[in-house]
Amino acid sequence: MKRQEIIKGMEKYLKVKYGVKIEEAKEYEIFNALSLTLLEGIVDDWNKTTDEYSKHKKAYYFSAEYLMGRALGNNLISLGLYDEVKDILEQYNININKIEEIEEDAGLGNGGLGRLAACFMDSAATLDMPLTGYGIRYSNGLFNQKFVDGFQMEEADNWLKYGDPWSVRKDRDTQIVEFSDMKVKAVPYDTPIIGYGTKNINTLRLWKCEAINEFDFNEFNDQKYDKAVKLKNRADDISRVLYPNDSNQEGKLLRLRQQYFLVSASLKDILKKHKEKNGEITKEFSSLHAVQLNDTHPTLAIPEFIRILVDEENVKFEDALEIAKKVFAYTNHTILAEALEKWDVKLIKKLFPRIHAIIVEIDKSLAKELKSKGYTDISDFKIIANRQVRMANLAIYVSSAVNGVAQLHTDILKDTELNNWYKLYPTKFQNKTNGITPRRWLRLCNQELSALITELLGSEAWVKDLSLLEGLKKFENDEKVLKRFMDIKHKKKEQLADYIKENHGIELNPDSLFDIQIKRLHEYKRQLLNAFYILDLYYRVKENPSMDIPPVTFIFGAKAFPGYRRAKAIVKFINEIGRMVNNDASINGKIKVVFVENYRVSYGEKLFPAADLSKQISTAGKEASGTGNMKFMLNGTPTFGTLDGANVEIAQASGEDNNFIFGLKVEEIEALKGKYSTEEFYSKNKDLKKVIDSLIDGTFDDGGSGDFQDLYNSLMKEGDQYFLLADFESFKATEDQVFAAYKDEKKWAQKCFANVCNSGVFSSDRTILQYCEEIWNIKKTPIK
Ligand code: 26V
Repeated sequence: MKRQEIIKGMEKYLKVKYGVKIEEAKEYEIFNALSLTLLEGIVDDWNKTTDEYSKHKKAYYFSAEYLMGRALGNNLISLGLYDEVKDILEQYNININKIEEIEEDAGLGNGGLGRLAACFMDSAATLDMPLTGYGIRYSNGLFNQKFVDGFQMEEADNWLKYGDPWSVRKDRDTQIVEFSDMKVKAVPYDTPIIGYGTKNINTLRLWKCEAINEFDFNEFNDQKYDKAVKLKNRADDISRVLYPNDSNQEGKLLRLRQQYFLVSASLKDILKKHKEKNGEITKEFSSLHAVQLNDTHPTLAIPEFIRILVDEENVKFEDALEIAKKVFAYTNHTILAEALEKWDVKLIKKLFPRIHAIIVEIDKSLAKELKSKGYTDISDFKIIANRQVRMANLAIYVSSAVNGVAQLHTDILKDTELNNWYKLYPTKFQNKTNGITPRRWLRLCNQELSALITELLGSEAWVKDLSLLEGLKKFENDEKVLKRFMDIKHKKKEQLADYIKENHGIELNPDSLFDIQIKRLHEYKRQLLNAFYILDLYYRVKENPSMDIPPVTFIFGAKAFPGYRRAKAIVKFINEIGRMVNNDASINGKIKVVFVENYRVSYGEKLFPAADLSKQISTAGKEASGTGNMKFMLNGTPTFGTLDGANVEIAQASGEDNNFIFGLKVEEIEALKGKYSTEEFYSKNKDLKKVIDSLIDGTFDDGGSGDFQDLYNSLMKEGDQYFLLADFESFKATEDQVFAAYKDEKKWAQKCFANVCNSGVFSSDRTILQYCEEIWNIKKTPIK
């Protein structure tokens, strides 16, 4: 798009939508008008891409979550228009950052799983790969977090209140979804996924649930107004809110409805288009379509697909199952037992009896196969057992490929968690180490570092081929380059400090070491271990004010699931530590502790570039991969972490010397199980005892909730499932190494720089290419 076209477009949309001129427009009006202008500019290429893809094999990403964040800045970068638009806005005295900040995050996900889906969308589009995302257009994304007196409070995330200029409603593609007790409309909203530096525009299609009839006129005429809109409300409920992963019974029923709603609408959409082009459904179907199941959430797609083929397309059950076995593939994102989905048979039977009958048939076919292979005890494999449907077993049995998301995670699946399945189907199992998109996580969020890299490498090609970052290695001893590199880090720290000052009123020292842990709050991620460490450090500094450490700022960001008491208790505990430490003048500002409110994608974009240390401290074996760890690395931040998930590969890629690895390894944790005595660690280590006791000895106030006592119990009475006590000393010793290393400015800069140079392999472009080549069998399809 040319400068004049952009200005004309903005003038036009401001006039028709708001009746104002650019000079008079409010920030959100500029945001909307600019977004619509850009959308108009790409719509022809978008249609062309859709057309072209329909002639080839396509893949579909089925995901209950997409954590997209903001669109405007990212799209401007992808279109190569960021600087041009910045300049145009400046001409009208408008700061582009202000316009970017006005956009609400599309926060339609809980954490890593949803953000991975978003990165994959970006990578597939950039690589011209025919991948379409299917999901749900929740009216409310993940809750907004507020702190009141240090406690987390949740507020509804009404992200659509000012509309969403980046989605287009496609009524013509509406589908009907049937439950036993209701029929609803699934209306698609398409969002363009603009590839970086390519003409291809891919599609993310999110379904909104609506009633088939807005309201019942008979009831309305009888003046029973509430009843008249009841059906509408029941339908709206289905896509009303993204459920946090810990929902209660009522939440669960709706979640199951959501899952079926998503897969039924998506499959009907795919099958309809297929039939329009190819006629009836035959075994050739799988040569044109591949469906990836993002965790087990969309697994009902398997029986729904078979149901449609058998009941509506006259395909025999056995043939339908055979086709399904070639179409679907499944990604596992966690080994935590409590996160593995199981649904009560009763619930499934009640909502969709025919789906239940089909699952029974699939289970029989599995049993037959196992028996024919000589298995006698098939209880672990069964899809239906103890009156529950085990979604993972259903997904694994029918999928052509099952993958983990980091090498260690895949190994654990193969060797332990899914070892029975691995022995049955060794060739199904694959590894696909996660990745992150370099567009959002470097090019957009760290434009200063991006400019330096482009200058040093002589081109912007690295944005599309991140392995080129290796070319920076020749500057690893170049003091001038290292200085500029670290000056940028300092600038990003200043920007973050300004933002935190403005938003939370807390003053940070950008000359201090920014030690950051940002991720969902969960016991296995061990934010509590970090908190204990900080408290211990504070006590040590208080006792010895001349202790030789650099000033350090500990930053946390995390949402705790609303029903997860212990996670919320940890939030409160950290906020209490912050209150104590930040208000103690006697430590001379050496330590600060900040828990930023409402951590989300757009906040991450400010935090990752500003970090000196990336905290990745999960109990070994528990974090499937992690992707935040990669975002830090790409922005030149050493990892302080356990050998867990992708940390293992990060340390391999950038060298153990350039990171800080501590704690028990997976095998050591396994060996400790059954023999672990928290009492021993506690009684032998008075510093550790002191920080643990602070939970119950009146040092901190939990507002009478008993939450801190409960945390204490989790460690001292319930066996410390996540081995915090066992890793405490190693943590401490390793953080001391960090402080020592940080003092040597040049060496520190080299560590940071080495992380950038070696981060290429963690591009989601690499990951998505592996899915394309090794699972989906789809090819680059660029439009002209
Ligand atoms: C769900 C639940 C639900 C019940 C309470 C405990 C619990 C714990 C975790 C989860 C999340 C399951 C799926 C998930 O988000 N996995 C994340 O996927 C990322 C992308 O592959 C990966 O990087 C993270 O390591 C993994 O936790």
